[in-house]
Amino acid sequence: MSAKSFNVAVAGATGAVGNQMIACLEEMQFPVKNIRLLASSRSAGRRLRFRGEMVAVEELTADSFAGMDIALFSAGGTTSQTFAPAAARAGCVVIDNSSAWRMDPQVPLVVPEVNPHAVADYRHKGIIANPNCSTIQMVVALNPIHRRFGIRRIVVSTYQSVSGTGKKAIDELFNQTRAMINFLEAETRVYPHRIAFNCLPHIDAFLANGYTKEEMKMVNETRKILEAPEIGVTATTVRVPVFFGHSEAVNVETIAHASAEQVRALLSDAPGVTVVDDPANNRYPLAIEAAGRDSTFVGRIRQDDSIPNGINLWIVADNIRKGAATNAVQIAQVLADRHL
Ligand code: NAP
Ligand code: 3JN
Repeated sequence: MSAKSFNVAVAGATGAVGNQMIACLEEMQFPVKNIRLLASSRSAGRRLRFRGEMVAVEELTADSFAGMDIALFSAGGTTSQTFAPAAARAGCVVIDNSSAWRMDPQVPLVVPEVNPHAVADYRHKGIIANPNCSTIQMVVALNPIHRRFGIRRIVVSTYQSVSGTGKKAIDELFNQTRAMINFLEAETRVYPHRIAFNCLPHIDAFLANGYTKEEMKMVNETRKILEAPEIGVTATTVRVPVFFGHSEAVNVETIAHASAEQVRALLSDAPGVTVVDDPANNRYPLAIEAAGRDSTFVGRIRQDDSIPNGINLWIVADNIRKGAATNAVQIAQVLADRHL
């Protein structure tokens, strides 16, 4: 860790991800000199705790970044589109959690266990993009397999928790569940259908090709991070009535043959991965066990006997931590240690 300390701004500090970013900066002992907490005018004056002190939230404006070294953004794509360039012009490196900059060829898209070297490209625009949560946990688990055996094709289905949609969706699942178990009408505001006791094969907007934006984020971001545009990727993303933790059923076709035992051994030593794979004792990754932790959990590792080189895996991580806030602070650590 760098001996220097940094002025850090958190844009979207009052949100589900922003709140976790503040906690991660503290827990991961990122060397913060001063912190500035930013949100919309609605939250100006609210106070949030950082290292035992109450810090007032300020309205995010183009002038918010003077004197700041690093800004962690999680205030939505439009806000990032508008304010990240202003922050970069002020000399502050932006680590952005939205999809606004992810596919810009001049903006690195980084998962520190996979492509920390890409952080150096922050110099083009002063912006580093944090990938989508579903992509992050998948590439943490698949990168070691790709490096050893080569991946030809990935087929993934996700089971994504409501916290991925933010605070209002966490409240919606809670309120609908409480209403249903009391035989009351469940109000539907956030999603197009009831989420309590249901699964929605619909995350983000539908595109002309029949896929959702979330599905195409997984396709495009995976190829960019693995620096492998030739890998075939197809995704079905599903919202499930879980509060925290995204789960993924992943089928991988490798180029060289990989046995389940080889993959288990490889992932047991992989950075950021915890293998939980003991079906005889009912041990496999669970969202309720991944929640609140920073590892990516992998289990149900087994051969896909329907093709010569197929492997199936079940991958679970806390979408707000490794899927967003932890990954962003890990990027900040690489930036601080190697580049600032
Ligand atoms: P959330 O709980 O709804 O929080 C939204 C935050 O953005 C709040 O702090 C809000 O401030 C702030 N905000 C909204 N509009 C703003 C504006 N015009 N100016 C300044 N601040 C504004 O949402 P969330 O779940 O934390 O997600 C926030 C964003 O993070 C998402 O839109 C997405 O881009 C990104 N995200 C990324 C991932 C990932 O996969 N890496 C996962 C989830 C979210 P107020 O409280 O004042 O309204
Ligand atoms: O739905 C999820 O589980 C993850 C959601 C991510 C998200 C939510 C709103 C806007 C994103 C994202 O990170 O891709 C965005 C965005 O497009 O910025």
